[in-house]
Amino acid sequence: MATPSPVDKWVEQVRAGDVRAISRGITAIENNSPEAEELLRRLFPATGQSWLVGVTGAPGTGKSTLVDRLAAYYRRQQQTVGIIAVDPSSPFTGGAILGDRVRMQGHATDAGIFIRSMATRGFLGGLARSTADVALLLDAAGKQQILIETVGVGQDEVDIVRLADCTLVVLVPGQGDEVQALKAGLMEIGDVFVLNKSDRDGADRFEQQLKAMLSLSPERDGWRPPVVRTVATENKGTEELAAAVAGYRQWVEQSGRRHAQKVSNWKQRLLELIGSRLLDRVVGQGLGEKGLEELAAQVAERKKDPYSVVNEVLARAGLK
Ligand SMILES: Nc1nc2c(ncn2[C@@H]2O[C@H](COP(=O)(O)OP(=O)(O)OP(=O)(O)O)[C@@H](O)[C@H]2O)c(=O)[nH]1
Ligand SMILES: [Mg+2]
Repeated sequence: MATPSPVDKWVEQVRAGDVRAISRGITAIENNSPEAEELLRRLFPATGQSWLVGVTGAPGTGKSTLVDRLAAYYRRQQQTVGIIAVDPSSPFTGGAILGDRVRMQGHATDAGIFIRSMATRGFLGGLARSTADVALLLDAAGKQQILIETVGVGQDEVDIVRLADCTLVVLVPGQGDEVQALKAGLMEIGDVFVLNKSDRDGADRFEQQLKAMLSLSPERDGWRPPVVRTVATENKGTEELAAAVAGYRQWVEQSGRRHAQKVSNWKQRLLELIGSRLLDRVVGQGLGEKGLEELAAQVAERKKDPYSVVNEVLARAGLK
């Protein structure tokens, strides 16, 4: 009889949705520990069941409030929910989730919802990779709806959103968001646009502008991203938003586009995995952050050229 591996029990616990086992898994992922890889390898066959919604937008647009509303909505539909808040500038698990402690506590005692924020950004990056792995873990733990909140400001965030099955771009009236959204490249990644804070002045005008802008951008295989108006603080528009997401899901699944989307996502993720594995081997374990800095200083001072440095580093890692 084969000896049971120490991860056997862990795998089982995660599959059963055990909160402590999931948390331990996330910590292992964040620490990039070899345990995490074994755990994920074992869990992988059980994944692919959940629907991942990425929620992005400029700081303060109401993403956390919306995520909370959507989560509560899905819970009412008897669906289990996982929430990953990436690098939140406003605390998620800490009390502002949502500016409503009572509701927060409600979530805290609800075993059907798991909330975690991720803020560790190692010197090698990799935030997108660890977020993707945490999403897989929650998928294996049986969470049917996974919501990922990320501030839409950088490449890291765009990479994170690209792993979602459906991306919500949150915009608010005023503040020249039209321009902001265009600049940040958010218009291309939205499957559904959320016009939050539509209790504010200028919501009508902004909605028209947004729709006009969207009608100018090319249709993507027959999908025209809808615009949904919400007032997250008052829980207005939540159902309409959930319906828009469900509509997108139905379209993706019926159009046969889901498989192609998955393949393209995995292609991207495999590249990331290979890249991060190599980076880790060459720089993380080899050179270290300090070594990298020293070499960078030598290049900056023109004591060495960057090309020879790279050759040297690769040779040291046995890659050249
Ligand atoms: N008037 C109004 N205020 C809102 C609405 N939705 C959220 N807010 C408020 O906007 C502020 C920011 O909300 P959050 O949900 O923390 O926004 P966020 O996008 O998650 O913020 P970051 O994570 O910091 O980027 C809070 O004070 C909310 O109460 C809305 O629909 N109308
Ligand atoms: Mg937030």
